[in-house]
Amino acid sequence: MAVLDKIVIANRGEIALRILRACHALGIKTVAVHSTVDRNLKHVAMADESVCIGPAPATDSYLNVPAIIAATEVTDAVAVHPGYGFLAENADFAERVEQSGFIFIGPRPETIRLMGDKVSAIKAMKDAGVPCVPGSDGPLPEDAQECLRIARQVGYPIIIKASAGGGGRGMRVVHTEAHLNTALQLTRQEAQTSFGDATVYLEKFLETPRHIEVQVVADQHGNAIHLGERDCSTQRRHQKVIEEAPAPGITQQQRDEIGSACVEACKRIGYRGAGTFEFLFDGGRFYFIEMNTRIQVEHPVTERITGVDLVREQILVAAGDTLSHRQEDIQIRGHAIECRINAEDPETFMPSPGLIEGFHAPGGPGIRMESHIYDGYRVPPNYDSLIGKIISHGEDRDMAIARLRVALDEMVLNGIKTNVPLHKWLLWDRGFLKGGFNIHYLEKRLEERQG
Ligand code: MV4
Repeated sequence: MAVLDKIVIANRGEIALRILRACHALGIKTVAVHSTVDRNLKHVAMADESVCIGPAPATDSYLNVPAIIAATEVTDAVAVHPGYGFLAENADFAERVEQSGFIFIGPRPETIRLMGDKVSAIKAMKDAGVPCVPGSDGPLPEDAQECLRIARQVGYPIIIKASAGGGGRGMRVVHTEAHLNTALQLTRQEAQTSFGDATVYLEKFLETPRHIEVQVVADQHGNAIHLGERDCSTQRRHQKVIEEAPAPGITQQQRDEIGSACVEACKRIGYRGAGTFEFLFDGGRFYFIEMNTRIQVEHPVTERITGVDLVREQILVAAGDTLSHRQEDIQIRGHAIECRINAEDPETFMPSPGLIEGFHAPGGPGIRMESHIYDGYRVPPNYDSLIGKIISHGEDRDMAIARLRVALDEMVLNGIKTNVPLHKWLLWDRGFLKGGFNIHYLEKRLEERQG
């Protein structure tokens, strides 16, 4: 069992609270590091110790590496959990944590670096037998003629992506040969400006895929398991809105096949901790696009259908334990759906920070709410607008949806605007109710609703 004595939670909001709960359940002490505007966060009150690491802007606090390392030193903590966002996928940060003599709760810095560079990530996955999108198989060369030849071979439409991008940043779709050259130049320039790396690659552009991702967890002794997939196709501008597991229409055989490929890849690269393989799913096939080397916002839907506590596993494997579960013991039970609750205008999607005046969390069978908010809490304007998540579970998808509708109706959350009305609308939408729609579905329905 865990030998970790005290962990620094290098994050804020709902995930900081989630990590704190996992630590305390393991008998591990916690240090909350927070910005000046975050003194009143729930997990700061619950932590054994807290350290203010800087002013409100994230660059001065949650991204302030020396301040976080110093807080770890002065509190005699032994490990750092980065959560998601902020420094979670920053290989240099992971390296600094380890060089300072602490445990980074996540993959090895080299692994984070490998996956942060999309060209090297795709190469590693292809070599490991994970199916990838047909494409340039490496960085595009300088020579324009050579690029034309590669694009022609792949076939239009194609998509140019920045190797240092990801999550929807630094991409450009090209429909015909006539537009390839300018698109290449523009994407390279943007990549250089945004990421300091002009390396680009190209892939066949899949027009109407679903976004399906596979959850894995690996220990430091060569063991790795997968926990099935999540369907994250309900998104707007690369922001996920609803996630569910299992993905509608995916058979146990498909799950075993793609899951095994991910597990093999983990073993091959010596992966450590929790991770997510992102796929586009089109025409019954999976195509790897990126790997996330962090715990994700939507991890609870997987926890709900498998019974595995992912944050607990992250901590245990970082401490050197072996995985608590074997692949044979992992079973998918029922269906889980998560609504992300954002402090935003449900029509314009503009952030809507402010004072929460009246909050009652929903409950009952199959309902879990993850949130740091409370009556009288002020949502600051400085960070992401995610203020909580409602996760419902049922024997089947219909039951999970029915329970989620009741939960949304039951919840009281006043004082600020939220996207709850959007969720209530979506959960009665015919296309959503069918399931298995593609990544453009929500944006298309929102356009139809407008005009
Ligand atoms: C693609 C694609 C179609 N074809 N790659 C966007 C985010 C980044 N992770 C990869 N993305 C895409 N890559 C090929 N070859 C379409 C998208 C995409 C997308 C992917 C997942 C979820 C939402 C999306 C929204 C628009 C485009």
